[in-house]
Amino acid sequence: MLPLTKHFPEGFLWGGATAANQLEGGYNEGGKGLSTADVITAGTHTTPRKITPVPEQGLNYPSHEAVDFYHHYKEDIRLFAEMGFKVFRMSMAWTRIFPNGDDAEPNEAGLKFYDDVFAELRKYNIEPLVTISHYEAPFHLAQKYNGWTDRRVADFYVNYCEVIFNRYKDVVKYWLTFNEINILTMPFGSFMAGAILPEGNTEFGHAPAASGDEQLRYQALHHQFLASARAVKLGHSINPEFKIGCMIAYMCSYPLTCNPADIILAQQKDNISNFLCSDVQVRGAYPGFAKRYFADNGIEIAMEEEDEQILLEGRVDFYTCSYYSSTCVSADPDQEAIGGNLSMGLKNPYLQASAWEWQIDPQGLRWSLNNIYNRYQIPVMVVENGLGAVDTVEADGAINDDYRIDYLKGHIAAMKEAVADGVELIGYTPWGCIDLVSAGTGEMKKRYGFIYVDKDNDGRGTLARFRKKSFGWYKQVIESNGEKLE
Ligand code: BGP
Repeated sequence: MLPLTKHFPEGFLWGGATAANQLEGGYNEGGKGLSTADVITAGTHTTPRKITPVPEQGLNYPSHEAVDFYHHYKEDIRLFAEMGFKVFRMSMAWTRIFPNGDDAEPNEAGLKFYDDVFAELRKYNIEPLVTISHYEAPFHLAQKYNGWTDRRVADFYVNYCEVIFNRYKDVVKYWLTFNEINILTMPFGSFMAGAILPEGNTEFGHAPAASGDEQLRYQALHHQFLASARAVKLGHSINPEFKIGCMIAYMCSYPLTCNPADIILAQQKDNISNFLCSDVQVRGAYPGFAKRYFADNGIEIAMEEEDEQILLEGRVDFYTCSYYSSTCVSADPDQEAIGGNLSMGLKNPYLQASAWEWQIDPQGLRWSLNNIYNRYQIPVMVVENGLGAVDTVEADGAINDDYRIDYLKGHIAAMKEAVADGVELIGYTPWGCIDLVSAGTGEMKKRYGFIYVDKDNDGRGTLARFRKKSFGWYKQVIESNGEKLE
């Protein structure tokens, strides 16, 4: 008889996820340089964030203080430990280590900060999962090289990797090379992920043609593929025990109808938005549909002779993704649009949406995990998932976030189904385990955490931390290895 696994495997990595620029603050402390994230203003659900290539007085840049993990990390890690975290996904700010990106020597104070953070995690047996670059790069690299459009930036990145791999080779085992690398397939990712400088102040997500240009973005993406592959090879040579993964913003897109034109469109979207990047990073080569897409859209990627070999030799050890919501696609241009994580899509009549219009779809996670695993058959981790919502602090101080518990419960149940379907799922780190700055809107009030941080959209608050109702609930989920969801 073939055995069937209906439970999360022993040693499953339960935890939470964050990113330096949305969490740490201390943007100019300890010798840190200015990053691309540090020049993006706060927005709201209806007012877009702005990129200001010249930082301006009087504007609110939420990464500057964020939730001040830089000074609160001991308290925060203690709370993660109380929930029973096995893993903590965090990113390192490149600018703490190389303030300008192309500096000859690393900044010791920055390295020391992460020594301290890793030591604190170790105290509680929490495994760090480190994203090497999460939506930020030294701003100097944007100004001097136009970011990742310049091949030399891959060298600076690999140099940064060499420094941190050597420094932390005995304390960090799990690494992710780039957060949501596939975001460079969209104009939205141009500055945030590609450090491609816009011309003048510009609305975030609406980069002007010059910087949003597909040709530039795909060239930048190619340089990130090379950087990632070189980092994987280098990492394995420094410590063969390292597990180095890719990270994809998985955009689950259903065909709106069974019209074959919708089916083809949904498949094309899945290919370009989701699988182009992971095919390169997991399989080590550009897939056929990418070559066709480039040809159809007049995109010509400048490559050196050795590039194919570099990509082949730098295949990742595991696959990770974010998953928040799903949308539909249709060949009919008159269908009603709705928001979603990073991409717009069409409304699904069977789903409810969050206050930020992200459609809630736990089954979509099961579908996506099957889709991913059937293709690659390597270990998979869901490293972001969650509900961005407004939380209310009651008169007695309680924060009853039952809506968040419901969301997470549904998604954990869906992951369990995926495990029973045969997906080799090794971990789950819901996004923003402690409230932090929203990447999309720059708001504080779009909260994801189990831990509430007293800070509002205008930057006011004591930064005090409080446990929400979901805190105790998640603790029990971890304790029972995902069995006790009620
Ligand atoms: C992902 C990013 C995160 C994060 C999350 C939630 O795309 O990797 O950095 O912020 O989305 O999005 P938002 O903050 O816009 O609600």
